[in-house]
Amino acid sequence: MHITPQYLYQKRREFLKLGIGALVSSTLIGSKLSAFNFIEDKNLNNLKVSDEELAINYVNFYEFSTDKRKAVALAQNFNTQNWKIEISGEVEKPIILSMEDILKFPLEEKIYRFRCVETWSMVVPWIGFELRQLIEKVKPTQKAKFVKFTTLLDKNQFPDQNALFPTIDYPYVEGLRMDEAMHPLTLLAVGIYKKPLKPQNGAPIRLIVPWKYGFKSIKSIVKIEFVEKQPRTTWQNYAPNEYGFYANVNPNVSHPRWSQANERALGDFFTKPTLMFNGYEKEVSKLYKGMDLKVNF
Ligand SMILES: Nc1nc2c(c(=O)[nH]1)N[C@H]1C(S)=C(S)[C@@H](COP(=O)(O)O)O[C@H]1N2
Ligand SMILES: [Mo]
Repeated sequence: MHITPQYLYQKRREFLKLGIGALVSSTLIGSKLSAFNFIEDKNLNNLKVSDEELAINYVNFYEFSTDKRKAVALAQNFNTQNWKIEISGEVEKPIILSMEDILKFPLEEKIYRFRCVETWSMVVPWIGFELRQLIEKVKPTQKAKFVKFTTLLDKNQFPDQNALFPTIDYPYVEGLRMDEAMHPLTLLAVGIYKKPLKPQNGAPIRLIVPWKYGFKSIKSIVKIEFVEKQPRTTWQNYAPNEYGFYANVNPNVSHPRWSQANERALGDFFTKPTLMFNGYEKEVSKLYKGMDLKVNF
């Protein structure tokens, strides 16, 4: 099985140039570099994991296309070599990380529910690490109240960024309040179904916030900034009456175009009721104590 993440190819070539390839087969070096060590999720809540082919191919990735199937096709040649993530803003220790640096964080598999505002849902085994581990490393200052995330801007790679009339404002921006970002459920994902992330799912690294609508889970991140003011997000810009900053899954608050009371799991025929905070109420409701979730949707 060939599972070397694309962003590691470069390193392998460097190894080969050093002549190590003469001693060990390139496949071996490849597999060593792609050694994706992670702690498996025992799935104690017995979530029904979605079919892999359904889950990885049913995507929203507007930079490629608003059409789900086209987005998958257009993403296949996405180049993630030499990927860098800048972590900056209100921090004592700003840093630029390569994906090799990123893979040094302790990786865990996390089986999470995932709910899109379009009312489809799935259960996905992600591989990643808690965002708070990265936050602790860069030491946010007192002024850091929010975290702002930005997707790659590259008109050569993303057809919709290059369009005469792009569908949304690019680069795609998302944000979390600091306590949301520090929550142990909040993940930076680098893998899916025990393999590196597919390009269409946000390779090489994306955010996963399982109690929020899918659009908060920003893909292909190049920048993480710590800021004082609540950042304005792409979807708020697009339609402020439809997409709030918080975007917590909430069956009682309808989107103007879609009731959020029910959802259809990928592969299912019947719908089922949507759970408050997507089933993570016990873990996260304390973050929103005293907040009006109809106003702060
Ligand atoms: N950069 C970027 N991130 C994004 C999107 C996007 O279009 N561009 N779509 C969002 C939406 S609406 C959803 S539902 C999820 C979909 O994740 P998936 O395609 O891996 O299922 O990604 C989110 N992250
Ligand atoms: Mo979505």
